Formats: sequence, structure tokens, C-alpha cells
Amino acid sequence: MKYWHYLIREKGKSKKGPSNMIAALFICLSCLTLINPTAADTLVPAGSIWKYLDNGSNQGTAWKEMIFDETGWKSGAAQLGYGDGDETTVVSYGGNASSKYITTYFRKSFTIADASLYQALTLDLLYDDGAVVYLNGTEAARVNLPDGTISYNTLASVGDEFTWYTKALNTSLLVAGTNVLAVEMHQAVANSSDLSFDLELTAASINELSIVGVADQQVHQDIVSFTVNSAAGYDYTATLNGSAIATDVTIVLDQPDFYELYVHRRQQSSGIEESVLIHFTVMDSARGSPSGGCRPGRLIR
Ligand SMILES: [Ca+2]
Ligand SMILES: [Ca+2]
Repeated sequence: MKYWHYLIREKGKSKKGPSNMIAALFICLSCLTLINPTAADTLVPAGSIWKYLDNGSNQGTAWKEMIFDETGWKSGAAQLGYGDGDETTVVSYGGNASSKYITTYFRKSFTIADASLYQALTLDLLYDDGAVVYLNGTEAARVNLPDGTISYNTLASVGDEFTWYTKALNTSLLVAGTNVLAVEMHQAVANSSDLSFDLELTAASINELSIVGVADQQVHQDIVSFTVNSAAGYDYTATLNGSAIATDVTIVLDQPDFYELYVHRRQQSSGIEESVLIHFTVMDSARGSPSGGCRPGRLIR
């Protein structure tokens, strides 16, 4: 990596001829693959292990609450279901294929350190045929099921086992510590051929890593100024072409060059780390640029 820094810096300064410029452009393009922006936490990834109850029983309402005795429930990784051949865990529909269990229940707990970290919460759900999702005992999403009270024998409308349903959830549903997702999956008909369930829950961090003035892959003419904004409760490390720079200070660049800005931060309370790598170019508009080549009429020796 240090060698790349050296090359980038030297090519940017020298601009001696086409071969150097092509080499510099190649290096710049190579660097773009290193971009690593991240600001979202996957609280529950798809393919997670869930507790499930596949005995056709009427679980009433207690099963969806945060505190519930899961004794007798089975455990298996998503996708859970039957009938399509794409299941990681095959669940039971009972002994009669023409009169399958209408409802199958799923539960999963996950832990977050600080619910106030998040400003957005996104549910992605694979469902066949219909589902109600509860987060910490509160209904968060209902798909392919009628309004009103849902019972264990309520039939869903037509299902779609291939399209993931996405919904933004209210972050106020999250609590610090243990959270519980509870999902009831309903069949549309008693002889439905298949059942499919998987779920992903992601949350976007509040106070996203903020860099004002530059973005990745930008080319600036003559001058650029930018600021790495810091947020309370985080420890920051910021470097420009390998040298440390301060946060919350406007950095002004007028030297034509390739630049690599790296910002890393670690939240003190949770230990969650984020980093972003930004490459940009400051070009001398009077002479051309390392990325754009030379201006017409300019004599290159
Ligand atoms: Ca089905
Ligand atoms: Ca399936």
C-alpha cells in the first residue's frame, strides 16, 4: 500500500508524459476497488437460526411477546419451509398433505448495545404465503393477511416465494439489550404446496460518518476544501495520503495530485467501527490533469 501511495504522489507531481499518465490512471482505477463505505448494521442476517413451532397448534397471542417459554420449539437455519427444495431447514406440515398446518411460528432474539444508535430500521422478508412480523411484541409488518385479528387458522392471500418484501420499521421498536422478533407464517390454502420463510433486519447508524466537500472518484479543478466532521462519542483516525489530519477543520488542497482520504471511527460505547476510503484528484486546469490528460496545444517534453 505504501508503494502505491508513493507512485500516486509521484505521478501526480511529475506529469512527464503519456506513459506516466497512463500508469497513473491505471493506478487510480485500481484504487477504486478499495472503497469501503459502511454505515449499516445487520442486526439479523438472512439465513439466521430461528426457533420454530411446526405442530399446527393454536398459540394464541403469548407466543409473540418478548418473554415467552420456547420449550418444545425446534431450532433451524433459514430459509425455513417446505415444498420448493430451496430450504435449509424443512419444517413439518403435519401428516396430511391435503390439510396442512395453516400457521407456523418463528422466534428469534438478538442483542443491541444502544437502541438510540439507529435512525433507520429495515425489514426484508421472504414469505409464502402470508406473514405477520412482531418486534418486541408490537406488530411491525403484515403481508398477504387481512386486517383485524389474525388467528391460527386465518388464511393468507396468494403468496410469492421468490420476491423479498421490504419495509421501513420504526426504530422506536428497538430496545437496548435483548430484542425479539416473532413471525407467524400462514398458508393461503390447506393444500398449499410450499412454505417459505427468511428474514433480514438491518439498521442504519445515527450520525453517519460525515465528510463534506469531497466524495469518491471526484476530480476537482485547482482547489478543493473539505472537512471531516466528528460526532460525539466516537474516536476518529483520519489520514490524507498517509499523513494524519485533524477532524472538524477545513482542509484546503491546491496541489495537483491524486489524494487518498481515509477516515476510521470507533464508537466508544459499542465498539462498532466504520471506515471510508475516498480517492479524488485535484487537477491543474491550466495544464491538464493526471486523469484527464494534457490540454491541446501544450508542448510536452
Ligand atoms: Ca404456500
Ligand atoms: Ca422456498
